[in-house]
Amino acid sequence: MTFSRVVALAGGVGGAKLATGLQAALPPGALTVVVNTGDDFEHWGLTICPDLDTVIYNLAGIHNPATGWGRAHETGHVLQAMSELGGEDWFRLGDRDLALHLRRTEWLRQGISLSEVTDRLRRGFGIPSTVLPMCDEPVRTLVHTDEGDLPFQHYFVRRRCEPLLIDLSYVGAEEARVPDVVHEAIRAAQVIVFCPSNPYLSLDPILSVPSMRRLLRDARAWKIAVTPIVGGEAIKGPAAKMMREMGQMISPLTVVDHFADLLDAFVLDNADGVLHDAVQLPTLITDTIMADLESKRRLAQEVLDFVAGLDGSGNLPATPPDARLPASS
Ligand code: FO1
Repeated sequence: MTFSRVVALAGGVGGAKLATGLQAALPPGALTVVVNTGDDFEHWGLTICPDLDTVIYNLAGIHNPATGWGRAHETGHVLQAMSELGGEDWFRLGDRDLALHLRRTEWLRQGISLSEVTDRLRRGFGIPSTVLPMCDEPVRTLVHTDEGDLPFQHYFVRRRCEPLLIDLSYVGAEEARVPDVVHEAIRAAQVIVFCPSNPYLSLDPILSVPSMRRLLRDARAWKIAVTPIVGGEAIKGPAAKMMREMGQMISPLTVVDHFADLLDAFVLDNADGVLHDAVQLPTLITDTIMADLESKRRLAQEVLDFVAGLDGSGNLPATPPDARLPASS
């Protein structure tokens, strides 16, 4: 069974890795990645969209493998010069990366939508998949902490997620709308993959766009999430710390609960295989650690094969998810 219309919901590095695997496993053009823009911010007078860029660089195979974000073979002359001039230097923008921010900001100032700008950029990098922001309007994740409210990058990069998390809000979400291209991709999707991204920082902002939840819930696609939590730890980033601070169990089950009404199936890591019965959804148990291109492609292929087996044929579900009986796995 080969799927021709797959949507991935992604944040930064974890999402970009699985999206890269999906792109490798699917026919060219079959994948649409809908990306979190809650991390976006203005810096040095430029609009920076870190998760969109991380997805683009990974899909183009030009990302920095050491960090997962930014470009490979990067230099930092501008950052150093900026620092010498007393400019802000806590957010490490590389020289090559800077060209993308200049280009995007130039286009945005001409009144071109973020969706169109992103499409131009991904075409410029020769990426066969579609990459779309969750919305064209600015939505900014605001982190409420014991030290006060912090804009996302100030919490994440500048303060290294050290302040105690109290809550999150997605400022501007009420005025945002799902872009038509995102709407069409989700409506037409055969499979929707919730990538192993941070549920609160990466996937919740996407779900905060009005009508996005309903759109996903009503989509006639198999919806499957890959756990970002393995063996009681986040694969990358602060998800586990955030769960602890919000009084949640650090467990894949917290992720299942979090997206409960949206999911038809789940992917657990081998390390958490004992949780299989507790998930209460058809569950694939496999190695979810994506260290190289082959392991990204292998996990993506396993996810697609698992979904294809759910109704025996890989056909679109004939009945809404609520009416579907869990298949045994
Ligand atoms: N993350 C860091 O931890 N430190 C940085 O200096 C940093 C710079 C940076 C520059 C461009 C870019 O696209 C991403 C960058 N990131 C950096 C990653 C990014 O801010 C976060 O990983 C995401 O926003 C979370 O998904």
